[in-house]
Amino acid sequence: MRITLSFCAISLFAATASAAPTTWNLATGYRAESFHTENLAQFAREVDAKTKGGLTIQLHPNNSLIKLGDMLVAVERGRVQAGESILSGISKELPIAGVDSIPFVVDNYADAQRLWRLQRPVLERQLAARGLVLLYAVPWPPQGLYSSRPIRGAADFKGTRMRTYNAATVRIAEMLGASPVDVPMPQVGAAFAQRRIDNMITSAVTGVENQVWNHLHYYYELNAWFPKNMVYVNAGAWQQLRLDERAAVQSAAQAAEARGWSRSEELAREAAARLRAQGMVVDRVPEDFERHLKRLGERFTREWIHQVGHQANDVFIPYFTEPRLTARAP
Ligand code: PCA
Repeated sequence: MRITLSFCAISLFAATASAAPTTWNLATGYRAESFHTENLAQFAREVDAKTKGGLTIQLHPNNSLIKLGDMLVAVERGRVQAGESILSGISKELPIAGVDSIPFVVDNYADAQRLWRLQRPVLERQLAARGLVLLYAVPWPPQGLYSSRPIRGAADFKGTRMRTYNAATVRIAEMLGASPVDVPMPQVGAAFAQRRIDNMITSAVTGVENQVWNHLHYYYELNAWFPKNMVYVNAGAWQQLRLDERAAVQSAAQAAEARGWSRSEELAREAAARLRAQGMVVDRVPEDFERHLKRLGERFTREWIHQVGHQANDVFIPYFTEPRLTARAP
Protein backbone atom coordinates (compact mmCIF):
# COMPACT_ATOMS: atom_id res chain seq x y z
CA MET A 1 0.00 0.00 0.00
CA ARG A 2 2.77 2.39 0.95
CA ILE A 3 4.62 1.53 -2.21
CA THR A 4 1.56 2.20 -4.34
CA LEU A 5 1.01 5.52 -2.64
CA SER A 6 4.52 6.79 -3.15
CA PHE A 7 4.43 5.53 -6.76
CA CYS A 8 1.26 7.59 -7.22
CA ALA A 9 2.97 10.57 -5.62
CA ILE A 10 5.93 10.25 -7.99
CA SER A 11 3.80 9.91 -11.10
CA LEU A 12 1.68 12.82 -9.96
CA PHE A 13 4.85 14.87 -9.48
CA ALA A 14 6.15 13.87 -12.91
CA ALA A 15 2.83 14.81 -14.49
CA THR A 16 2.81 18.23 -12.83
CA ALA A 17 6.48 18.84 -13.64
CA SER A 18 6.05 18.15 -17.34
CA ALA A 19 2.89 20.26 -17.44
CA ALA A 20 4.60 23.27 -15.83
CA PRO A 21 4.38 26.10 -18.35
CA THR A 22 7.63 27.24 -19.94
CA THR A 23 8.44 30.83 -20.91
CA TRP A 24 10.97 31.76 -23.55
CA ASN A 25 12.32 35.27 -23.94
CA LEU A 26 12.72 36.05 -27.62
CA ALA A 27 14.68 39.19 -28.51
CA THR A 28 14.82 41.11 -31.78
CA GLY A 29 16.51 44.30 -32.95
CA TYR A 30 13.50 45.46 -34.97
CA ARG A 31 10.50 47.54 -33.88
CA ALA A 32 7.25 45.92 -32.72
CA GLU A 33 5.57 47.45 -35.84
CA SER A 34 8.10 45.94 -38.29
CA PHE A 35 6.48 43.27 -40.40
CA HIS A 36 8.98 40.65 -39.19
CA THR A 37 8.04 41.40 -35.58
CA GLU A 38 4.31 41.34 -36.31
CA ASN A 39 4.84 37.93 -37.87
CA LEU A 40 6.80 36.84 -34.80
CA ALA A 41 4.00 38.02 -32.52
CA GLN A 42 1.54 35.89 -34.47
CA PHE A 43 3.95 32.95 -34.28
CA ALA A 44 4.10 33.40 -30.48
CA ARG A 45 0.29 33.46 -30.26
CA GLU A 46 0.04 30.29 -32.33
CA VAL A 47 2.63 28.52 -30.19
CA ASP A 48 0.66 29.50 -27.10
CA ALA A 49 -2.56 28.15 -28.64
CA LYS A 50 -1.02 24.95 -30.03
CA THR A 51 0.71 24.09 -26.73
CA LYS A 52 -2.41 25.12 -24.78
CA GLY A 53 -0.38 27.60 -22.76
CA GLY A 54 2.49 25.12 -22.25
CA LEU A 55 4.99 27.47 -23.93
CA THR A 56 4.72 31.24 -23.76
CA ILE A 57 7.04 33.31 -25.93
CA GLN A 58 7.72 36.74 -24.53
CA LEU A 59 8.85 39.15 -27.26
CA HIS A 60 11.45 41.87 -26.60
CA PRO A 61 11.58 44.07 -29.73
CA ASN A 62 13.62 47.13 -30.70
CA ASN A 63 17.03 46.11 -29.29
CA SER A 64 15.45 46.51 -25.82
CA LEU A 65 16.75 43.33 -24.24
CA ILE A 66 19.58 42.27 -26.57
CA LYS A 67 21.12 44.37 -29.35
CA LEU A 68 20.89 42.91 -32.84
CA GLY A 69 24.67 42.52 -33.11
CA ASP A 70 24.88 40.60 -29.80
CA MET A 71 21.97 38.26 -30.54
CA LEU A 72 23.81 35.13 -31.70
CA VAL A 73 26.07 34.96 -28.66
CA ALA A 74 23.19 35.86 -26.30
CA VAL A 75 21.10 32.93 -27.57
CA GLU A 76 24.13 30.64 -27.63
CA ARG A 77 24.94 31.43 -24.00
CA GLY A 78 21.29 31.17 -22.96
CA ARG A 79 20.94 34.83 -21.88
CA VAL A 80 17.70 34.55 -23.84
CA GLN A 81 16.15 31.32 -25.04
CA ALA A 82 15.48 32.59 -28.55
CA GLY A 83 16.28 35.45 -30.88
CA GLU A 84 15.98 36.92 -34.34
CA SER A 85 19.04 37.88 -36.40
CA ILE A 86 19.50 39.19 -39.89
CA LEU A 87 21.46 36.34 -41.48
CA SER A 88 24.07 38.51 -43.15
CA GLY A 89 24.69 40.19 -39.79
CA ILE A 90 26.16 36.94 -38.46
CA SER A 91 28.21 36.01 -41.51
CA LYS A 92 31.47 36.48 -39.60
CA GLU A 93 30.48 33.66 -37.24
CA LEU A 94 28.57 31.54 -39.79
CA PRO A 95 29.92 32.35 -43.25
CA ILE A 96 27.13 30.61 -45.16
CA ALA A 97 24.63 32.97 -43.50
CA GLY A 98 25.98 35.71 -45.78
CA VAL A 99 24.98 34.07 -49.06
CA ASP A 100 21.68 35.94 -49.29
CA SER A 101 23.39 39.34 -49.25
CA ILE A 102 25.58 38.85 -52.28
CA PRO A 103 24.53 41.56 -54.70
CA PHE A 104 22.79 40.59 -57.96
CA VAL A 105 22.61 36.83 -57.48
CA VAL A 106 18.88 36.78 -56.67
CA ASP A 107 16.46 39.34 -58.05
CA ASN A 108 13.03 37.77 -57.45
CA TYR A 109 11.16 35.89 -54.72
CA ALA A 110 11.06 32.52 -56.51
CA ASP A 111 14.85 32.43 -56.76
CA ALA A 112 15.14 33.72 -53.19
CA GLN A 113 13.13 30.64 -52.14
CA ARG A 114 15.36 28.40 -54.21
CA LEU A 115 18.47 29.87 -52.59
CA TRP A 116 16.91 29.41 -49.14
CA ARG A 117 16.16 25.74 -49.84
CA LEU A 118 19.86 25.21 -50.61
CA GLN A 119 21.21 27.43 -47.85
CA ARG A 120 18.98 26.05 -45.11
CA PRO A 121 20.53 22.58 -44.54
CA VAL A 122 24.08 23.98 -44.53
CA LEU A 123 23.05 26.70 -42.12
CA GLU A 124 21.18 24.24 -39.88
CA ARG A 125 24.31 22.10 -39.57
CA GLN A 126 26.40 25.13 -38.64
CA LEU A 127 23.83 26.31 -36.12
CA ALA A 128 23.63 22.83 -34.57
CA ALA A 129 27.40 22.84 -34.09
CA ARG A 130 26.96 25.99 -32.00
CA GLY A 131 24.06 24.60 -29.97
CA LEU A 132 21.33 26.43 -31.88
CA VAL A 133 18.13 25.30 -33.59
CA LEU A 134 16.67 27.14 -36.58
CA LEU A 135 12.94 27.83 -36.45
CA TYR A 136 12.26 29.83 -39.62
CA ALA A 137 13.53 32.56 -41.93
CA VAL A 138 11.73 35.31 -43.85
CA PRO A 139 13.22 37.73 -46.41
CA TRP A 140 13.09 41.51 -46.41
CA PRO A 141 11.77 42.95 -49.66
CA PRO A 142 14.47 43.51 -52.32
CA GLN A 143 17.18 46.03 -51.62
CA GLY A 144 17.24 49.37 -53.40
CA LEU A 145 19.16 52.59 -53.13
CA TYR A 146 18.01 55.71 -51.28
CA SER A 147 19.77 58.99 -51.87
CA SER A 148 19.39 62.59 -50.86
CA ARG A 149 20.69 63.61 -54.31
CA PRO A 150 19.84 62.20 -57.74
CA ILE A 151 22.30 59.47 -58.77
CA ARG A 152 23.87 59.57 -62.23
CA GLY A 153 26.92 57.43 -61.60
CA ALA A 154 29.54 56.14 -59.20
CA ALA A 155 31.08 59.61 -58.83
CA ASP A 156 27.96 60.71 -56.92
CA PHE A 157 29.04 58.53 -53.98
CA LYS A 158 32.55 59.86 -53.53
CA GLY A 159 32.85 61.45 -50.12
CA THR A 160 29.25 60.66 -49.13
CA ARG A 161 28.26 58.85 -45.93
CA MET A 162 26.46 55.63 -46.62
CA ARG A 163 24.33 53.97 -43.97
CA THR A 164 25.26 50.30 -43.52
CA TYR A 165 23.70 47.39 -41.63
CA ASN A 166 26.01 44.42 -42.27
CA ALA A 167 29.43 43.45 -43.61
CA ALA A 168 28.09 43.37 -47.19
CA THR A 169 26.79 46.95 -47.14
CA VAL A 170 30.07 48.12 -45.57
CA ARG A 171 32.01 46.53 -48.44
CA ILE A 172 29.70 48.07 -51.04
CA ALA A 173 30.11 51.52 -49.48
CA GLU A 174 33.89 51.07 -49.64
CA MET A 175 33.74 49.94 -53.28
CA LEU A 176 31.75 53.07 -54.13
CA GLY A 177 34.15 55.37 -52.31
CA ALA A 178 31.57 56.31 -49.64
CA SER A 179 32.22 56.20 -45.87
CA PRO A 180 30.20 53.47 -44.18
CA VAL A 181 28.14 54.58 -41.16
CA ASP A 182 26.53 51.83 -39.11
CA VAL A 183 22.98 52.83 -38.12
CA PRO A 184 20.54 50.39 -36.51
CA MET A 185 17.30 50.14 -38.46
CA PRO A 186 15.06 51.88 -35.89
CA GLN A 187 17.36 54.95 -36.01
CA VAL A 188 17.50 55.47 -39.76
CA GLY A 189 14.96 58.34 -39.79
CA ALA A 190 16.82 60.18 -37.02
CA ALA A 191 20.18 59.66 -38.76
CA PHE A 192 18.87 61.30 -41.96
CA ALA A 193 17.23 64.10 -39.94
CA GLN A 194 20.56 64.81 -38.23
CA ARG A 195 22.36 64.66 -41.60
CA ARG A 196 24.66 61.91 -40.40
CA ILE A 197 24.05 59.92 -43.61
CA ASP A 198 23.45 60.77 -47.28
CA ASN A 199 22.39 57.46 -48.80
CA MET A 200 21.73 53.79 -48.02
CA ILE A 201 20.84 50.45 -49.56
CA THR A 202 17.82 48.79 -47.95
CA SER A 203 14.23 47.85 -48.78
CA ALA A 204 11.27 50.06 -49.67
CA VAL A 205 9.52 48.90 -46.51
CA THR A 206 12.39 50.05 -44.30
CA GLY A 207 12.16 53.48 -45.92
CA VAL A 208 8.42 53.57 -45.23
CA GLU A 209 8.86 52.48 -41.63
CA ASN A 210 11.36 55.30 -41.09
CA GLN A 211 9.32 57.85 -43.13
CA VAL A 212 12.41 58.77 -45.09
CA TRP A 213 10.40 61.06 -47.43
CA ASN A 214 10.78 63.70 -44.71
CA HIS A 215 14.52 63.77 -45.46
CA LEU A 216 15.20 62.62 -49.02
CA HIS A 217 13.50 62.18 -52.37
CA TYR A 218 15.17 59.46 -54.43
CA TYR A 219 14.67 55.70 -54.32
CA TYR A 220 16.20 53.47 -57.01
CA GLU A 221 14.85 49.94 -57.34
CA LEU A 222 17.97 47.81 -57.71
CA ASN A 223 16.49 44.45 -56.62
CA ALA A 224 20.04 43.84 -55.47
CA TRP A 225 19.44 41.05 -52.93
CA PHE A 226 16.87 39.61 -50.52
CA PRO A 227 18.37 39.50 -47.01
CA LYS A 228 16.61 37.21 -44.56
CA ASN A 229 15.92 37.35 -40.86
CA MET A 230 15.98 34.05 -39.04
CA VAL A 231 14.42 33.06 -35.74
CA TYR A 232 16.31 30.49 -33.69
CA VAL A 233 16.47 28.95 -30.26
CA ASN A 234 19.06 27.69 -27.82
CA ALA A 235 19.34 23.88 -28.18
CA GLY A 236 19.18 23.38 -24.39
CA ALA A 237 15.88 25.26 -24.18
CA TRP A 238 14.64 23.30 -27.20
CA GLN A 239 15.47 19.94 -25.62
CA GLN A 240 13.63 20.88 -22.46
CA LEU A 241 10.38 20.98 -24.42
CA ARG A 242 8.24 17.86 -24.61
CA LEU A 243 8.11 16.19 -28.03
CA ASP A 244 4.53 17.32 -28.67
CA GLU A 245 5.52 20.89 -27.78
CA ARG A 246 8.47 20.76 -30.19
CA ALA A 247 6.11 19.56 -32.91
CA ALA A 248 3.74 22.44 -32.11
CA VAL A 249 6.57 25.00 -32.34
CA GLN A 250 7.78 23.49 -35.63
CA SER A 251 4.35 23.62 -37.17
CA ALA A 252 3.86 27.25 -36.03
CA ALA A 253 7.33 28.04 -37.43
CA GLN A 254 6.42 26.56 -40.82
CA ALA A 255 3.28 28.65 -40.89
CA ALA A 256 5.25 31.77 -39.88
CA GLU A 257 7.74 31.16 -42.66
CA ALA A 258 5.04 30.78 -45.33
CA ARG A 259 3.09 33.80 -44.04
CA GLY A 260 6.24 35.93 -43.78
CA TRP A 261 7.32 35.21 -47.37
CA SER A 262 3.93 36.22 -48.78
CA ARG A 263 3.73 39.31 -46.58
CA SER A 264 7.23 40.34 -47.69
CA GLU A 265 6.24 40.05 -51.35
CA GLU A 266 3.03 42.01 -50.80
CA LEU A 267 4.92 44.70 -48.92
CA ALA A 268 7.54 44.99 -51.64
CA ARG A 269 4.78 46.36 -53.90
CA GLU A 270 2.84 48.31 -51.28
CA ALA A 271 5.91 50.03 -49.88
CA ALA A 272 7.23 51.20 -53.26
CA ALA A 273 3.76 52.62 -54.01
CA ARG A 274 3.76 54.38 -50.64
CA LEU A 275 7.15 56.00 -51.32
CA ARG A 276 5.73 57.32 -54.61
CA ALA A 277 2.54 58.50 -52.93
CA GLN A 278 4.67 60.46 -50.48
CA GLY A 279 6.25 62.31 -53.39
CA MET A 280 9.48 60.38 -53.75
CA VAL A 281 11.00 59.70 -57.14
CA VAL A 282 11.04 55.89 -57.53
CA ASP A 283 13.16 54.95 -60.52
CA ARG A 284 15.89 52.71 -61.91
CA VAL A 285 19.50 53.88 -61.83
CA PRO A 286 21.00 54.85 -65.22
CA GLU A 287 22.05 51.81 -67.27
CA ASP A 288 25.76 52.59 -67.16
CA PHE A 289 25.70 52.80 -63.42
CA GLU A 290 23.69 49.59 -63.17
CA ARG A 291 26.39 47.82 -65.20
CA HIS A 292 29.01 49.31 -62.90
CA LEU A 293 27.11 48.03 -59.85
CA LYS A 294 26.84 44.56 -61.35
CA ARG A 295 30.59 44.49 -61.88
CA LEU A 296 31.06 45.44 -58.25
CA GLY A 297 28.63 42.63 -57.41
CA GLU A 298 30.83 40.15 -59.29
CA ARG A 299 33.87 41.38 -57.42
CA PHE A 300 31.96 41.02 -54.19
CA THR A 301 30.99 37.43 -55.12
CA ARG A 302 34.62 36.50 -55.84
CA GLU A 303 35.72 37.93 -52.50
CA TRP A 304 32.94 36.07 -50.72
CA ILE A 305 33.74 32.70 -52.32
CA HIS A 306 37.39 33.20 -51.47
CA GLN A 307 36.49 33.89 -47.86
CA VAL A 308 33.93 31.10 -47.43
CA GLY A 309 35.77 28.40 -49.37
CA HIS A 310 34.21 25.06 -50.29
CA GLN A 311 30.95 25.67 -48.42
CA ALA A 312 30.07 28.14 -51.15
CA ASN A 313 29.92 25.17 -53.56
CA ASP A 314 27.18 23.46 -51.56
CA VAL A 315 24.90 26.38 -52.27
CA PHE A 316 26.16 27.99 -55.46
CA ILE A 317 26.76 24.93 -57.65
CA PRO A 318 23.15 23.70 -57.39
CA TYR A 319 21.83 27.29 -57.41
CA PHE A 320 23.50 28.13 -60.72
CA THR A 321 23.00 24.74 -62.36
CA GLU A 322 19.32 24.14 -61.53
CA PRO A 323 16.96 25.68 -64.05
CA ARG A 324 15.80 29.15 -63.00
CA LEU A 325 12.19 29.33 -61.96
CA THR A 326 11.54 32.67 -63.58
CA ALA A 327 13.12 34.74 -66.29
CA ARG A 328 15.63 37.28 -65.08
CA ALA A 329 14.31 40.80 -64.80
CA PRO A 330 15.51 42.94 -67.73
N1 PCA B 1 15.86 46.44 -43.69
C1 PCA B 1 16.83 46.19 -42.66
C2 PCA B 1 17.65 45.08 -43.20
C3 PCA B 1 17.30 44.91 -44.63
C4 PCA B 1 16.11 45.76 -44.82
O1 PCA B 1 15.43 45.81 -45.84
C5 PCA B 1 17.70 47.37 -42.39
O2 PCA B 1 17.69 48.30 -43.18
O3 PCA B 1 18.44 47.33 -41.42
